[in-house]
Order: sequence, then structure tokens, then C-alpha cells
Amino acid sequence: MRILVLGGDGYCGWATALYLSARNHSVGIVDNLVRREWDSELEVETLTPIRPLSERVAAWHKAAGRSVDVFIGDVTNYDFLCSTLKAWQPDAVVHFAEQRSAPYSMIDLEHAVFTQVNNVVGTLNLLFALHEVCPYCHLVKLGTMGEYGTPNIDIEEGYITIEHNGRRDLLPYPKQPGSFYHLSKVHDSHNIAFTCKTWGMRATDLNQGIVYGTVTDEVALDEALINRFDYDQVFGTVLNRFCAQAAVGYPLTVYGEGGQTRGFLDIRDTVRCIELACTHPAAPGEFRVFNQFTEQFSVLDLARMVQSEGEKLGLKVSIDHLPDPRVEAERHYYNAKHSRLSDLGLQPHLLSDALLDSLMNIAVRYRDRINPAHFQPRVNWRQPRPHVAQRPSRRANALAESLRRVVRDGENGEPISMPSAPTLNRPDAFTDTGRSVLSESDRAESSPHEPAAVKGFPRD
Ligand code: NAD
Ligand code: USQ
Repeated sequence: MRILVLGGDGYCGWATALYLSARNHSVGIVDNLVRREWDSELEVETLTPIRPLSERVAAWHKAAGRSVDVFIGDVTNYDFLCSTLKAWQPDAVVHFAEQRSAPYSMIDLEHAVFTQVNNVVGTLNLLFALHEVCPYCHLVKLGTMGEYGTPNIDIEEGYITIEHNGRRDLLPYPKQPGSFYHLSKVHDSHNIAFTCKTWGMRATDLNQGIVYGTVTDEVALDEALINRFDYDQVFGTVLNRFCAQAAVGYPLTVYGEGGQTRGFLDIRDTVRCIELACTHPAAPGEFRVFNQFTEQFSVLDLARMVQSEGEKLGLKVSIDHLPDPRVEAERHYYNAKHSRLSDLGLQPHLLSDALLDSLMNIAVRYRDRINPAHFQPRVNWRQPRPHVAQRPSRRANALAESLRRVVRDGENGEPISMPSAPTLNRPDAFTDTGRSVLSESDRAESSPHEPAAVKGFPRD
């Protein structure tokens, strides 16, 4: 299959792109590299030293003899998206390209607005572009288990049968998201469902749980292929953070009582789930929802597991209960269904087997790179930061540097020179294959905090 991975430079996207490529699918990556810029804005770094995208793709070609096409650009740029889809003609588009941190979306007004515009406009653009350019293409969209919240009844896979006043219907499962980020995913789901019904689009919404681990067979082939592993208070997810904390003897930061229960999965299962969704597409007009996780744990369960595994490695691990910076139930009923991907053939990797290899050992290996100052939570759901009218543009030197490098076009082996960073919203800055060819002034103008317009609605 021809599979275009939007957000292919990110944590789930990079591992997925390589997994699909290794299984003989033709893979293209679309990314505007803004995630690297958010690291720079927050002054944090992934635990693992990830390479620039151009180097990663070249290393993959060297290690596996497989090529991956790269399109640098922003999914909130409608013309870029259309020209990329036209040039590449995918059978499936996997959409990871969103701002995915709940704390980032809760920092202040600017970050909330940015998150929702980036995510909702990007997905809307994609729906319109698919409808215009390749209406039979299957959209595989990353949603989140957090769309459902923590209701006091079982969570179904997308839909629930309700009886009311003697009548009965199968209806979308109620949503109770817990952050402006999670809300953006709910808005996306509604927009996708609407276009399936109205235009006959085919889509799978993967309500993914919290992903852990960093090692897949493909990224393990070469150090230059290493995936990111975030442990900071904004982008680090709970289990990855606990492992990094254990590695340097920092008390595990359980928020509140620690009874918060969530669905989790190994990144090796994320990539397999994506392949299963792509190779078993939704029918035209179908809005299909899969709950994508393999096991559920409470935060305190995880802390205790990390403590006991840490001890096997000779680490002294203590557990701290911090006041919960979020507004969420700290103890609750949780039973979420997740059989549809198993029915398609998913064989889960269980946490008990992965904890030492994929998590603790990696954390210990790179522990010299850990800055404990990034562990303490600083974003408070109840007290957003006051509005900052003007913030300086923070373009990362590393980003600019990586973009000056050569990205290799895998199909014909010709290198494409990119003299500067891409503009995020100027259609004329892209060639008809969607690759960026931009000037220094474009670079100075563009900012990740200036999301572009959806088609027909100018930004200014
Ligand atoms: P990530 O931040 O590591 O990767 C996202 C990638 O998308 C980045 O490379 C970023 O540069 C790119 N991107 C963001 N906005 C873009 C835009 N407008 N145009 C082009 N590229 C853009 O995130 P991740 O952890 O890989 O998550 C991927 C997806 O999976 C997200 O949609 C997230 O909501 C979902 N998800 C993640 C987890 C998890 O635990 N990581 C769990 C459930 C769902
Ligand atoms: N938590 C702690 N201590 C920490 C960090 C988190 O107790 O140091 C708690 C949080 O309060 C929360 C739970 O752990 O109750 C999960 O938090 P998280 O940061 O690991 O995950 P979350 O914010 O929910 O977001 C992550 C991804 C997001 C994805 C979501 C899936 O960043 O992209 O959508 O997991 S889900 O949780 O199913 O919604």
C-alpha cells in the first residue's frame, strides 16, 4: 500500500513510518518539524538524542535499503496538503500531526488557541483535501482514549446503544474530555464523522491510550534511527517519566492519590495497530472507532511496578504524592472495551515484559542527559498563566540547521536542497510536489504559534 504518515517525525509517527516501510509499504512522511521547536520553546530535550529528519531517513535507507519520501510542510496549509496528496496519491493517510500534550494546551490562552486551531484546522483541511483529491483514500486518524473521560459505566468502542422513553438507538459514546487538547480530539472526531456521513469518506478513529517505550525492531537497527523519549512535565507521559525519574533516583511524581486509571500500550503495538487499520480499511461512508490500548493501570500501579523493577537494577526508587495539578478524578471506575484491534490480529506486548528492556534500560543508558528540573509539574489546570500579548518567535537553531541539510527523495534517489526552514502557511512556498523551497524572510515570518488558515478563511 501507499501510506502517507502525517507527523512522521514525531514519537508515534517515526516508529510507524519505519515499521510500515519495513513491511514493503511505500511510505511518505509529512511533517513541519514543529515538535522540535516546542522542545526549544520549553527548553527541554528528549532523553534520547534524536537526529534531524534528513539524517534519520538517510540512515533508514542505509540500514534497510528502503526509501521514505519526505514532504516538509504544515497540514494547516490547505494548498500544501492538496499538492502533496495529488503528487503522492496515497491509499491511506495516517494522521498523527497534531499538538498532543494536555499540559501544553493548558498553559494559557495562546497555547489553548494554538492547540485547537492546529489540530482542528489541520484535520478539517485534510478532510477537504481528501474529498477533493483522493476521495477513496482511507483516513486513519489518531484520537485518544481521553475523549471519553472517566464515566462511571463501561466505555464502549465509539458507540453505545441507548434506550430512552421506550425507543432505542446506537449513538456516539458520550465524551467528557479533560483538557483543551483532549477537547480538540473530540472536535476532530465530530468533523470526521460528519464528513463520512455527508461525503461518504472512509475513516478510522483510533482512540489511543498512553503509549510507552521507545524501542521497535526498526529503530533498534542503528543509533541514528533512535526515537524520542520525552520525560519533561509538559510532553513526558506518565510511565516514561517514572522510568526517567527512577533512573536518576528522583521520587516518582504521582499526582494526587494515583487512582487515575488509563489504557496503555507499548509503542510496538501502536505501529502494528496502524498497519492493521490500514490493511483493513473502513468502507466508504463508514466512521469506524477502535479503542487502541492493550492494558489498563492506575498511576499508582505503575509507580509500584517501576519501583520494583528499579530495585532489580539496584536503583533506590521512592514514590511521592504531589498535589494534582490537573482537574481529574483521582479514584474512579474504569473499564474500557478494546477488542476490535485484537479481532483484526493484534498480539499485544505486555508491560510486565517490556518494562525492563524497553523502558528502564533505556532510561538508565541515557540518564546523563536527564535534567531533574524538568520533572516538577508547573502547568496548573486551575490557574492558567495570564495572557501574554506578544511572545517572541522562538525558532530553534537546530530546526533551521536540520532544514538546511539535504533531504533525500527516496523514490528517485535525488537529493532536494532546502536552503531554509519552511513557511507554515504560504502556498507559493511549495513546489507542486509539496516540498519546501523557501527564503530567509519566510523563515523569519513563520511561527508555530501562528497557525494558518483553513481554506477560504484568511488568517488575518
Ligand atoms: P509528537 O508530538 O511526538 O508527534 C507529532 C508530530 O506531528 C511532530 O513531529 C510534529 O512536528 C508534527 N506536527 C504537529 N502539528 C503539525 C502540523 N500542523 N503540520 C505538520 N506536522 C505537524 O506526538 P506523538 O506522541 O507521536 O503523537 C502522535 C499522535 O498520536 C497525536 O495526534 C496524539 O494526539 C496521538 N496520541 C499520542 C499518544 C502518546 O502517548 N504519545 C497517545 C494517544 C494518542
Ligand atoms: N500523571 C502523574 N504523574 C506524572 C504525569 C502524569 O500522576 O508525572 C498522571 C496524570 O495526572 C494523568 C495520567 O497520569 O492522570 C496520565 O497523564 P499523561 O501525561 O501520561 O497522559 P495524558 O495527559 O492523558 O496524555 C497522553 C498523551 C496524549 C494522549 C493521551 C492518551 O500525551 O497525546 O492523547 O495520553 S489518554 O490518556 O488515554 O487520553
